[in-house]
Amino acid sequence: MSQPDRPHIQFSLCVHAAYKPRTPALLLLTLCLAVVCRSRCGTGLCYSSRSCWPLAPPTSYATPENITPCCTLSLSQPEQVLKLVEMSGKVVLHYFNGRGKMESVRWLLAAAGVEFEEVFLTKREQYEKLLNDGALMFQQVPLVEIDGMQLVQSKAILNYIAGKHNLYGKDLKERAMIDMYSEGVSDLMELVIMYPFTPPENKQKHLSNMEQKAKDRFLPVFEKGLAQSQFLVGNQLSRADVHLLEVTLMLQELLPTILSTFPKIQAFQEKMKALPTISKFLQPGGARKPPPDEAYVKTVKEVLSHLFI
Ligand SMILES: N[C@@H](CCC(=O)N[C@@H](CS)C(=O)NCC(=O)O)C(=O)O
Repeated sequence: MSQPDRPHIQFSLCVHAAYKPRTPALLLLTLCLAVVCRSRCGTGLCYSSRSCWPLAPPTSYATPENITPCCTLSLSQPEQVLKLVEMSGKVVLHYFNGRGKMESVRWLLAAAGVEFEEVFLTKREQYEKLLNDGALMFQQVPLVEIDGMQLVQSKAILNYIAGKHNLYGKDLKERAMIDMYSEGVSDLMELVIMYPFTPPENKQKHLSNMEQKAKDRFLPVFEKGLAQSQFLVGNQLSRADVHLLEVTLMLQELLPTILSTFPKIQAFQEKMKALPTISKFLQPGGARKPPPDEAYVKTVKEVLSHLFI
C-alpha cells in the first residue's frame, strides 16, 4: 500500500524493552501516551531504535525516508514518562502578564484553536533562571515551549505556528504576500507597543506620529488588500488577517476614530471577531491581555532591569 500523502510523523513514543511500568498508574500513563502519539502522528510507531516496541503495526508508508520525527524520547525512568507527558502537546508561553511581543503569539494560537498555558515573569530571578537554564538563545523573551522545542524570536514562533496550523497560504507566492502584510503590521505594531514606554513628555508626539503613519502609510494598503476579498491573501484565513485584526483593535484603543475612513477594514474586523476561536479569545476572561498599564511597565522594567539603567 502506498500512501505518499500520509502526514509525516511529528511525534513518536519510544519505549525501551527494559521499561516495565511498576504501578498500574504508570501503565495507564504509558498507554495514554501511546494514544496521544497515535492521535498526533497517525501511528505512534517508533522506528528509531531496535529496542523499541512499535505502538502500531508498521505500514509500508512508514519508512525512514518519509518519517521525520521531531521528538523521540527513550523511556526508562518514570520521570522521563512524566517528561514526555509535558512534551505531549502542551504549549507553554513564558513572558510577562501583558501584551508586548507575546500578544501576537497568543492571538495566533487562539485563532488556530490551540490551548496554551502561561508562566508569567514577575521577578528578575525567573528571567535569570531561564538564562542559566540555557532556554533563551538570545537572552530575550518571548519563549514558547511547543512540540518539544524551546522557541524564541517572535517571528520564528509565529512562522512555526502559522505553518503548523495552515495559516500560511497555499503556496510560496501566497506565503510571500502574507509575509509582506505581516511585516507591515509588525512595523505598525512596534509603534503601538512602544507607546507605554515613551516618556510622558514625548507621548503626544509619539501618538501623532503613529496616527499619521497608520493613516497615510499602513491602513490604505490593508484597505486595498481587502477590496476584493474578505481575507488579505487568497481565499482563506491566514496569519496576516489575524495580525491585522490585532493591530487595528489596538490602534482603536489609542485612536478611537482611526478607522472612520477605512470601511473595508471595519467590515473585516466584524467578520474576524465573529470567528468562533477569535470570539472566544475576545470574551471577558479570555486569554487576550488588557492594554498595558503602569504595573505592567514597572514589572517589565524590574525583570529586564539591565535595559533600564
Ligand atoms: N527579536 C526578538 C526581540 C525580543 C525582545 O526584544 N525581547 C525583550 C522583551 S520584549 C527582551 O527580552 N529583552 C531582553 C534583552 O534584550 O536583554 C523577538 O522578536 O522575539
